[in-house]
Amino acid sequence: MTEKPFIYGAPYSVYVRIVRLALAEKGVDYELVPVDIFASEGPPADYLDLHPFGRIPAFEHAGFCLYETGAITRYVDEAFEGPPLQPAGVRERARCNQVISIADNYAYPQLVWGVYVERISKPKRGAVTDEARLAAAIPKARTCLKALSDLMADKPWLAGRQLSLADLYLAPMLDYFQMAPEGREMVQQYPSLADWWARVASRPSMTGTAFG
Ligand SMILES: N[C@@H](CCC(=O)N[C@@H](CS)C(=O)NCC(=O)O)C(=O)O
Repeated sequence: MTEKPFIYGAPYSVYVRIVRLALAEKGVDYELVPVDIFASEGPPADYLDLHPFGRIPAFEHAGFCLYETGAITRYVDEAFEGPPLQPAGVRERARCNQVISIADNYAYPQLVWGVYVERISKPKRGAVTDEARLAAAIPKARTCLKALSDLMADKPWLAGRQLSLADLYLAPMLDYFQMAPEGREMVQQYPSLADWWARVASRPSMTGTAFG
């Protein structure tokens, strides 16, 4: 399919970045249409036609509209040429989906909202850190890192021998998390994750979408 896809969203968004990473790893050119979901006046009213839940990203390819990052990235993987981003083996594929679920349900709220937003993002915009929320997020973040490190064991990538959507989900979350000193320190306590981070962070898909 040769038509260029559109991503609606903003470069600061973890989920927008995941879709951009998937497209970059597939070698697909795309257009990022700016939508600031946190703008004080809210997103443009007609954005809800693309995403009725008012989140970013939304995605469009050759007249086909889609929202929810899990659906978008699997579509990107299956609709375009390029290296597969979902493992072929049944167990590795299950592991990939498990890591994505951990990222959505546990890592994103704790690593990004609990630690990064409280420690870095709020003070940057003059807001006050909720120390109780930050303190509560730290042990939950540790649970995430330990679980991911255990699942990865001695494999180079989170779902096995090849880079997959699991890595592309976790990487933007770990990037924000490590902007906080607590996050950087914690990652270093899990050597396999620290090595994984060094591998993933140096990929052109990551350096080309860096934010913050
Ligand atoms: N389940 C959605 C989550 C997307 C999401 O939460 N995006 C954030 C930005 S990273 C957002 O739009 N937040 C706006 C809000 O919470 O109001 C997906 O998988 O795409």
